[in-house]
Amino acid sequence: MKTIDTPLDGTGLRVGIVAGRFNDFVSNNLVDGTRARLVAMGVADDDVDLAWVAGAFEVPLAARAMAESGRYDAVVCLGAVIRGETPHFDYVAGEAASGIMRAGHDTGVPVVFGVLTTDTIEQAMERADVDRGDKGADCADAAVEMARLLAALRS
Ligand code: INI
Repeated sequence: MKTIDTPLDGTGLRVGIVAGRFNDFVSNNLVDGTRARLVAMGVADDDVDLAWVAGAFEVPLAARAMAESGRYDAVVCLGAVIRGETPHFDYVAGEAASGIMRAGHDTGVPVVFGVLTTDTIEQAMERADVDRGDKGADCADAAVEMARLLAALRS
């Protein structure tokens, strides 16, 4: 058996980030964690573009536009949907998740799902915190791994 090598090496990769401004006290931490881990893996900070949108519901469309542009090897989607704050949690969270998945499948560009869906603000803060859950860093890892894997599979 031969395992396909997908090193977590971001050298030369270009990455787009889309972040929802709603609950930006959470999204800011996710952005910081994603950016720091991308740079730690060798992605040039100048090769990371960040686009803010109103909320998680808007994230998929912006992510698709980034993916379709041909300028990015991967797109990371960040945001926070918190159940306690909205009766339409399930719609916002569900549409964000399925739209983000479709953006990746339809464009062939890895689109990573970093929109937190939690019951409470505290849960969201813990998962986003760069010193605790650091979900942003996990998304950076997934973006680089998928970019490398797809390049290997397509070569
Ligand atoms: N957007 C979020 O990103 N998180 C939320 O928790 C949220 N709540 O609670 O409603 C939220 N709503 C806004 C939504 O994403 C859109 O921006 C808005 O409906 C305009 O289309």
